Amino acid sequence: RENRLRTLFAQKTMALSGWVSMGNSLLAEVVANSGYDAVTVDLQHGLFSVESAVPMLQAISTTGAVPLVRCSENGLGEINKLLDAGAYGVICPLINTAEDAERFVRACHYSPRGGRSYGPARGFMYGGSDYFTHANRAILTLAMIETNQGFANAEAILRVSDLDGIFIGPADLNIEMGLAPDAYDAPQLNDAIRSLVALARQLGKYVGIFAGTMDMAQRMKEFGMDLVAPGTDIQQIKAEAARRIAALR
Ligand code: 3PY
Ligand code: MG
Repeated sequence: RENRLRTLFAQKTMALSGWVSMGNSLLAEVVANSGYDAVTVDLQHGLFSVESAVPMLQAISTTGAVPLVRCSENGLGEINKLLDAGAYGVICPLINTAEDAERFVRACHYSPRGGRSYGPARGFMYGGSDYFTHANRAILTLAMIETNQGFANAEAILRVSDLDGIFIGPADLNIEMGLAPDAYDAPQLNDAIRSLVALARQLGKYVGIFAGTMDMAQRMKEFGMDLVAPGTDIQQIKAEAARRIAALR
């Protein structure tokens, strides 16, 4: 099947991703049924691994939301398992150089573009029986820019062929710039984000971001992001609980 996110990006419609950081398939199903265009299963900061991600991806694919993963690191083994499990896009943390990005792209593509090994156990079920012929095209690759080094090398990273785009990690980028991780309104961060959006646009690549607050998510829409994740499952549960409790006290 096609990757619906590519269609939304082509229409210049900002796509929204849910963000699941608890390793539970019912939770993933609830988030996927909430109306998001995609749901990202976070294996970097989610306290679970591939075995838990599989039923989460199954749950997400009962809906139209595109199943994405954030891998825990830039490694062929885990990325291949997640793609075999039916992930239709990978967000890879801590990409610092064009070499890092090239390694990531190779892990997500079959030969000759890459070194992905063949065995799409669940890929067939989600992607269809012609999975092999379209997987390289359908699967979305987004390299996270979230360090000073990654920011400095952003143009070279974006120029890596077949890398679809970047995904900005504002908390880590803030820390690298000497700011508090949640300083989402800091001018220095927002200048950096704006320049990354401009660079991605200029090079015809996609750009997404994680937004820690609703204020930030609104601003990211104004910045022209292709993809925004407006908070994690945990952040949303806490915020809504606080809102209800405050209203009833
Ligand atoms: C960051 O803000 O650093 C992220 O990785 C978002 O999840
Ligand atoms: Mg990060």
